[in-house]
This record gives sequence, structure tokens and C-alpha cells, in this order.
Amino acid sequence: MDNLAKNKFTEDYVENLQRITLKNFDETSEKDKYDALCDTIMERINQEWRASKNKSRYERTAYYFSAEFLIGRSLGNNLINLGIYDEVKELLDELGIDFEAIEDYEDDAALGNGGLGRLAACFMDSAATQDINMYGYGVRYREGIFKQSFENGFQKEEGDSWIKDGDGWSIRVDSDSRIVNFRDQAVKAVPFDMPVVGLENGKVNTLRLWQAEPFEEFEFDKFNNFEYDAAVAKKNRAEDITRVLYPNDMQRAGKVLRLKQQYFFVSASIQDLVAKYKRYFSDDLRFKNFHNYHVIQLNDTHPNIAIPELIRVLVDENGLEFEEAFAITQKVFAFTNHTVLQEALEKWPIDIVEEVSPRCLEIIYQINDLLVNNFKEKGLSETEIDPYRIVIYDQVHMANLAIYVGFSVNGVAALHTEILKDDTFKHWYEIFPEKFNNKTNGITPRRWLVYSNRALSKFITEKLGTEDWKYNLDELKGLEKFADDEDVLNELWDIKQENKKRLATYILENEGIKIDPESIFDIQVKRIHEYKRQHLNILHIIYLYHELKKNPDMDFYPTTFIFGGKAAPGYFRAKAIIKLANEVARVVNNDPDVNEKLKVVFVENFRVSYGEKIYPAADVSEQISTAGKEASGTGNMKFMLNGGLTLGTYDGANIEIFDHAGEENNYRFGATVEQLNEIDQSYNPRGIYQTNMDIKDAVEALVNGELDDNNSYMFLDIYNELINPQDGSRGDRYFILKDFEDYKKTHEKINKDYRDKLAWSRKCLMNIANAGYFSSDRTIINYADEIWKIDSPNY
Ligand code: GP0
Repeated sequence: MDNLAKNKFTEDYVENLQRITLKNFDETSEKDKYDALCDTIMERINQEWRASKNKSRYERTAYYFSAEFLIGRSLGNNLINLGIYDEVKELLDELGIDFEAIEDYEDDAALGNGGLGRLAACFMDSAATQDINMYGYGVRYREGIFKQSFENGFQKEEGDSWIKDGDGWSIRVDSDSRIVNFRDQAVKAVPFDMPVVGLENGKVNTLRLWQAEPFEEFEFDKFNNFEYDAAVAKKNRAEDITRVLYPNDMQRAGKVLRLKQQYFFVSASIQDLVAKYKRYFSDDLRFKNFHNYHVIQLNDTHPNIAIPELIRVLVDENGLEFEEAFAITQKVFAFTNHTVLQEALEKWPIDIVEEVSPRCLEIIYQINDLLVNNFKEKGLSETEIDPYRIVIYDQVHMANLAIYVGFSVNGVAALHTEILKDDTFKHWYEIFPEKFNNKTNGITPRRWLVYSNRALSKFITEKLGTEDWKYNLDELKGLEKFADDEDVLNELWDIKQENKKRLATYILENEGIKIDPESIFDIQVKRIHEYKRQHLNILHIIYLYHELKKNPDMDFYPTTFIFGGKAAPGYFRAKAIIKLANEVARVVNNDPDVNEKLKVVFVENFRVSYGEKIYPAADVSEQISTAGKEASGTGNMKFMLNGGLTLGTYDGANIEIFDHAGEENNYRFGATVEQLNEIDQSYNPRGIYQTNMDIKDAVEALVNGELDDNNSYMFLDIYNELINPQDGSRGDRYFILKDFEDYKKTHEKINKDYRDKLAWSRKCLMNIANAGYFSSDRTIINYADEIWKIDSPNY
């Protein structure tokens, strides 16, 4: 901004502030100041937004259909992408306003559970920055993921009504409202558009989130008859549809309301696309070029009911023959799978599908018949066809639907895609090998570095002498030339130290626990899941605690273990893991024998905006899932980009991180997928427990009174799963005990290596320098080139 622009910004801002509050400047609150800043920025964005819309109108566009967009806060990110972050901060400073203080008035838009939703948000940022036409379509939940707090160490959930004070980053577009028909009710779908600003390139894409509303606020005749509850019953039933995000990560809820949510946003979105198409093209075309302009990426199985819905709209509302509509549909849909865990592959009971949309169920049967005929022609017998069926017994298999109809199926990391091909979807791969492809996940460097690690960002620009890396993260490779430059390595170390101090202050304020910024920050933040093995980490801490108790003078570099993450409210064992971590923290942190050397913190309510403070401050990034189980992981990339070293198994994108940054610059441990497959049948966790005293002592602490679970039987539950299975299985399904010893040894190595400051800092540098591949810019360009063919529409 030149001086003129700066003055104009300040003027607009002060004017907005007074206009929206009707107060004089001095009387306005911090919240007022935040609101007015939002307004002022939205005004600026608006011009570029309209220009982008006008320009891209009718170009080939990708539509990212996702039940989740885990956006977080928008203020700082928008300022960064508009290229005015530092200037606005300064201008506010001149007005006596502390930017960081007002930033805290923004609630996270937490419309997602974890990795899958956050990936969608990163993709939005990257598409805009890379000038790719991509619209996001999703749900405007009134309540995002629950707020987590701890009571006595147990997780407690509370609602997250993030828009109760308004939402400064959306525009309600009433004129584009649609009607969504369910079997037993009809509701209005009202779109709220959020601008997605590209990095200083004038491009603004749109994220359109649909909110369910009734046609009328209340029924007047009922009200007149004194039936007050009945008068608003319809309204409530409509609003219920988008009231709350299901807080289950990977677990299928199987509830009518959940399928209603899915059908709701998908139906509104499909109607939106079709209506827009019809404004541009004549009826005579009968949608024959629809696929030239539209490609829909299905983010997991959640939006897959879009497939029959498109057919329904084309056939029932536009007079196409089923065959015509089906042929178009086949060219429009592409599907991304995010997990090999069976519990996340959605299968809907047919009666639920019928309850939501009887017509879609009918179309699903039609597609199923087509599949069966088609496969018979290929020479398959009835039983050979079985695993491919879309309707199996009384269930609709949403993945089968998308793989059969869609033209592309992708996994989210190299290993994951291989497992899809050789195992999960092996039978499909045999018939349609050409549909399968890999798109390794990525993260946006704008939010996860430029914004959240200002100091490192400045350091990089200074060393590279350019800001090009913000658009092309491969440029970071240029940092390698400083690998043996002691001054540079010291500088990098100091940046990490500053970030650790900042986090320590924040943790003291928010968790009431004092941690030492000089200690190793060893961090595991992610959803709580058995396969992610937070309990391996905790058992190891118990082991360390025992060692330090036995030998307080043991040679051990002080370490702070930090956890964060939510458990699905109905996932008992995940909640048990949280209680266990909190209990270990209580015991360790209160024990004067060890608490100079060992600290444990489980931060409350881990979320995007907490992550922005955590990732820059990590020395060690815990990525310890059972090999073969974590499809990709994306937290691993956020740590890497900020110079955290990966302590990880050979799983998901960890493998690619080791490949790019070098195993010698990270800490790999544990069994590989092949090794686990081999021992699977003969695995005997009890045997390990009986022969390894370190393990035995740690596991026993779960039940011998050393740790207190307040009679919840939670620790016994974990104990039983590990070595005393109650269900006749062999126990320890996630191979905790199997990998323990190697994990312990690898930690010992870390504990030694950290003392060599220069060598450690060199590893950090090598990780940052090789993080380019993990930019979601690269991922989204791969989608655009290889799946969407967005640069070469064949019209
Ligand atoms: C996968 F199936 N993921 C699912 C799901 O329901 N929710 C979800 O967040 C995650 C994977 O677990 C992942 O490995 C992956 O990176 C992410 O989707 C994005 O592809 C964890 O980060």
C-alpha cells in the first residue's frame, strides 16, 4: 500500500467502526474493533472477488464437494494473502490497537473433525493462489466441532456456536437459495459464500456453505390456536439438518440425520451447478457439454449421494433419458479415499436412504443393475460380481458407487494408494486399473508458515533473497546451501527457541502449567485414535518416569511431552487415552524428583488456531501410527515445514518425508507393513509383556494403583486391549508392544542428538529445505493436471 492507500484504509476502518457501533472511537470495545476490521477487509476483497467471478464465468471449473471444511480463523490469513498484513498491523498500532488482542475475538470456523476437513481448507487456499478455478461446496453447521475441556482429567464436550455473534467472513446470497426435498419434508437451502483469497494474485475463489432453513418462521394458524410448540416445530426440524457437525472422525454414525445433511448440501450444490449451466447453454444441447465445464471431486464417501442426485436432476427435472444422464455423470465425478479402516467406509441401510430420498434409492438400484449386466458381459459370474455390488443385502456401499460411476479414484499418499490397489479395492483395481491414481496430500504454506511462523518466514526470504518460495515451495531447496553455515544454523536455532518461549507463555496462561523452553519439545497433536497410538507415547513416558525415579541423576536431557486432540464423544477407549495422559501428567508434574526433567501437558481444545502456535515450536514431531493405518497424515508436514524432526513409523506420508528430507535427518522406527502382515497370525503381545520388564512395569502401572482413573475402569480397558483381550482376539491390535522397544531406543538417540545444537539445527534446516513437495499447491496442481484436466478443457 502506498501512503494514499494507507490513509484510505485507516479512514475506512475508523468510519466502519463508528458506523457499525454508533459509538465514538474511544468508546468502542476490542470486539467492535475486530468486527470493523472484518468489514473493512471484506470491502477490499469484494472488488477482486467480483472481478474473479466475472473472469472465470464460463471456464472449466472443479467443484470440491466436502462435508467438512476446517477453516480456522480468517483474519490473519486474509491479510497475509492480500499482502497487507504488516501494514495493517502498523496502522492499527498507530491507532493504539493491539492486533493480536483483537485477533482473539475471532472464533475458529471449526467445520471439520481433523485431517480430512483441514485438507479441504488447504486445497481452497492453494487453488486460489495457483489461479485454479475451484469452488468449495459444503455445509454451514451452526455448531462446529465441540469445545473440549478437562474435568478431573476426563474430556468434557461443550457446544461450539461459532456464529452466535455473526460471521464476518460470509455473504448470505438469498437469491441463490434452493429447495431440497426429502421424503418427509422440504427445506430451504440458503448459501453463505466465503471468499478464498489467493496470495497477492487478485484471484478470489468461493467457498459456498449451505444452511438449512424453514420456508416460514412459524405457522401462524397454529400460533393463533395457542399451539406454540407446534407453531415452530417445522422450523426446528428444518434447522436441525445443519445444526451440528457430527463429531466422529472415521466412525460412521449411521443416522438418518447424517445422511440428510449429506443429501442436503449435495442436492443444493447439484441444483446450483445445473441452474447456472442452463443460464449459459441452450436446451437443445441436452447437457452434452456439461462435463466440459464441470468436474466434481468427492471428498471421501460423504458426498457420494451426489451421483444419483445429478442423474435425478437431469432425468426428472430436465427430461433426459437415464442413459444420457448416466453417460454425463460418468465423466463428471472423481473420488478421493482417505482411509483403509473399514469403519470409515460408509454403507447406508437401504431403509435410511429411502427415508431421505426414495428417488435416489431407485436410481442407485438402476446403477446397480447396470453394473451387474456390465460385469456379466465381461464374463463374471454372479458370485464374482458380489464384492462389486453397490447394493449388498440391505446396504448401499457408497465407495462402490463412486468407483463404478466415477472416472478417477485416488489415495492420499503413495503407500496408501498402493494399499488401496493391492488390498482395500484390489478387486476394483483389477477391472479398472486406469481409474486409480495417487495424490499425496499437502498443506498450505501461507497459513502454516508465512502466517504462523513470521520469524522463520522472514529468515527464509532473507536467505533466499526472494519471496518466490511462497508460490513455489520447491524453492526452499535453496536453503541447503547453508547446511554448513554455523551462523545460519544458530539463527535458525534461535528462531525455534523464540517460538518455544512463545508457546510456553501461552501454555502457562491457558493450561496453568509451567514448561521449560530449554527442554526438548516433543509433540503429538491430532485426533485421538487407537491406530494413531497416543498410548504408545504415554506408556513410554511412564517408562521414563520409572527410570528417573529409580535413578534421578540419570543422563537425560529435559523433555516436555505435549499432547493435543479430541476424542469422539462416543469412543470410550479414546477418552480413556485422554484420561491416561492427563493422569500421567498429574503424577509426573507434581513429583519433585523428576519434574525438572520431565513434564507432560495435554492442551485443552486443540484446534487450528492452537496448532498455529504449536507447530512452529516443536523439536520432535510424533507420527507413530501403526504401519499401514494412517492414510497420509498432514500434521507431519506442518511440523516438517517448521523445522520439527519426525519421529515416525514407516507409514502414510512419513515415508515420503523420509525420502525427501533424508532418513538421517529424521527418526524412523517400528515395524513395516510387510513385517506386520507377516507376524499378524502369530503375534503374542502377552509374551512381550512377560519378557520385557520395562514394558511390564509401564503396562502394570495401568492397574496396580500407581495411576488413578477415578473408578472409571478406563485404564483397565486399555490394559485388557493390550494383553488381556476379552473378545477372544489376540490383543494389541495396533502393535503397541511390538514397536515399544524400538520406539524407546529411538527416543534415546533423540535425547543424545539434541545436545549437539549445530547438528540438530542442520537437520531442521534439511527438513525445511525439502518440504516443498508437501505444499498443497503441488497437490492441487496435480489434481488439476491429472484428474481435472483443468488447463485443457476439450470444448
Ligand atoms: C480420514 F477417513 N481422515 C478419514 C476420515 O474420516 N477423517 C480423516 O480426517 C484423514 C486421514 O486419517 C489422514 O491420514 C489424512 O491425512 C487426512 O484424512 C486427509 O487425507 C490423517 O491426517
